[in-house]
Amino acid sequence: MEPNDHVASLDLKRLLYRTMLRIRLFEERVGALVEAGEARTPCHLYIGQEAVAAGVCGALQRDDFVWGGHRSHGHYLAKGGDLRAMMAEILGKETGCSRGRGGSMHLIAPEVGILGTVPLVAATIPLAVGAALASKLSQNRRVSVSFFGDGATEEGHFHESVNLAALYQLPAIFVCENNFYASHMPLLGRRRADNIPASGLAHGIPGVSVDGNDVMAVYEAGLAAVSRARAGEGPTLIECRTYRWRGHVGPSWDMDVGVQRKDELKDWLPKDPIARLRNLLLNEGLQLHELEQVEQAARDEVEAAVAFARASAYPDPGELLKHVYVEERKGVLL
Ligand SMILES: Cc1ncc(C[n+]2csc(CCOP(=O)(O)OP(=O)(O)O)c2C)c(N)n1
Ligand SMILES: [Mg+2]
Repeated sequence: MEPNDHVASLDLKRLLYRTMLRIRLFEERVGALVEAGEARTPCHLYIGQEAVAAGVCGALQRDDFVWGGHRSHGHYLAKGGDLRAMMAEILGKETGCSRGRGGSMHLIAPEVGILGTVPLVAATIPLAVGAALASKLSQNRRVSVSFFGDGATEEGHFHESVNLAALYQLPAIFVCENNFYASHMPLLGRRRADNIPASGLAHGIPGVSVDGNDVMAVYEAGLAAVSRARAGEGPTLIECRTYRWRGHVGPSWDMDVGVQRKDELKDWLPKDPIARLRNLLLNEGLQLHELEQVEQAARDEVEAAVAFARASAYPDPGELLKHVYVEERKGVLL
């Protein structure tokens, strides 16, 4: 590696570290707000899975599309969504990214290509394919990424979408975050085999599996899929194997839903994607104080967002029916 490559690679890793850390600190703060009863929207925390959002979005450009579901705080931040606006959304304020009407599970940031997260399992997979079809028709080379859980691969939507994207060679990337559970139901209680990538192969597209707690492995897989998509070579299915630390919804550690999870969690905690990258950065020559600066800045940003959200007004009840139908398209990247 040339010295310049080393600097570039260190810069990239530092960027991915910052992205993951902002997600982790944001989520921990939101968990505390839920526990305190200040945040009332159901929050599905992403803690433990940060490398997936950071790695894939790190390989995208600002105007590429990202679609998510009920557990999408990480996708929103990694793609460049405004952190303050998401905090305000979670507290139900007018300054929120969905003007306080959507809550944690309905995030939107069209200015950075996030056209919506929807909590119906698998619901945004076909929307991602639609956006990819639009990209192909207008030849704008914009890639459309759908993030979804392992549970979503059991929905018909998923298979129909992959088939259509494969048939038309669309610039779509299907990112399955396999955290081995759908609510409290383990993967092998729902399907015969632990073989999600095979669904890609069955539809005639690459189906790859990566360690979803290794942000560089996720980034590399994302980059390969993005180059395929931009070159007109069609979609890729990427399975990222990871684990959510907290319960299905809310901040609890969910130890009461079976001993199996307790034993598994003990094995997954040392695979913390953030600690792993931090060690790598230090081994590769980044100074401790540089990392501490990144950490302090993220902490300050999250606290400033809480203050901003608290100081913001609730939506006017008289405007309940406003924004139900499309009234303006300003800022939408279509
Ligand atoms: C169509 C549909 N069925 C059921 C639900 C209820 N539900 C919400 S999240 C969830 C589990 C999803 O599991 P997975 O896709 O693996 O995502 P994870 O929660 O693990 O991130 C279910 C069943 C739903 N929201 N939508
Ligand atoms: Mg899951």
